[in-house]
Amino acid sequence: MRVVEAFSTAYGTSPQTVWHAPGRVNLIGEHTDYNDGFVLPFAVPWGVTAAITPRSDGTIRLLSLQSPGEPVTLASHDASEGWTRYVVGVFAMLGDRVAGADIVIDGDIPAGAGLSSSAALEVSIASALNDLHDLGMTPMEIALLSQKAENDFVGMPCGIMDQAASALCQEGHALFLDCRSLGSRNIPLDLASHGLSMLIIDTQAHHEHASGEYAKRRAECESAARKLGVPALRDVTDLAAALDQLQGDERKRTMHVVTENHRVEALIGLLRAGAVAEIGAILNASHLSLRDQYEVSSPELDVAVEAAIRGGARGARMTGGGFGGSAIALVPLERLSSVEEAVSNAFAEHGFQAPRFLPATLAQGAHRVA
Ligand code: GAF
Repeated sequence: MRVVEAFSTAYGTSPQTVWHAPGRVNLIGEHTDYNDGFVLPFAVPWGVTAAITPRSDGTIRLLSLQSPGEPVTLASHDASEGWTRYVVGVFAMLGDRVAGADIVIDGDIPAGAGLSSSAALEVSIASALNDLHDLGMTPMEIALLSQKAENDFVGMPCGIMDQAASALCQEGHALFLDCRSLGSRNIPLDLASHGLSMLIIDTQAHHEHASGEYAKRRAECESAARKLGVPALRDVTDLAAALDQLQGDERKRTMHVVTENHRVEALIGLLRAGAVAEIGAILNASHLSLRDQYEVSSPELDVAVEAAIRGGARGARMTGGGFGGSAIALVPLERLSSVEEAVSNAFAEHGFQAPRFLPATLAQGAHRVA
């Protein structure tokens, strides 16, 4: 394994443990996690592999095969910059339970595709440290610690979905997660046996103000819940009455969150009934709601979704936080090339950078590889 070879070259010994944690695609349940709602992500076959040996002097030495050079040396609680923040953040959250480490990481999540490379990085490091120091954390505790690193150390007010998907997903399954109770269920999903595939369309476009807009949406939801006198938008039971009490953006955000939670449940109902191709209509409805009510789509995502449907997809939607990144399309196997062609042509007509197509399979969550 190249991460092990790189570790030996950098530090002169073999790593004591090697963990892999994947990125994710969210099938449905977008911007619901921080509203105490429901999500249904699955792990993708790309992620971060971390080779680690503990140290006892409070130092972290860190090398990424994606930024070759000498290892960077950091103190366990240093505020750092760029991608190293996600690693130091995990150490900071673990406090005196750990005292430094030598680390090499290798990642293969397409950069900027919105497939949660940061959650994969946090969860790979937290899982490896949990293993090395016998910390006894469950996968959900690892996810929560990783989320806290991102919230409190990196400063991104994300919900629990990405870290939970990376830590808990099972191969061949999507993960139904109730983000309030943190109860979860693995939902089997064998697309190929229904003649279908899930195509990831990476728009290769990213909005530079995405994290500011994300924080704004979250604040709008919290403000709407306060006005409605409920702990979170998940608790809205009478949507019409709630909408009567709200105005402007808060009204639109509430409309999205409440209907999106219902879409998650409806989609799971269809999967349970074996009506897999029929989930396409729910994916389409989710996209329209994210575009028009939540206002987190982008021109590239809209063109990707529209062209995929025109090319023969059963349904499509943006996935993840939005403002760029990736869309997913549920495509009959025999229509894969016509969908790719339709999307590529539409991107060329709009003068967008060419999209990338990645066939998604439902991969295994965090696991030890050596
Ligand atoms: C990002 C966040 F990190 C998640 O917590 C979630 O809110 C998602 O956007 C939107 O569903 O990926």
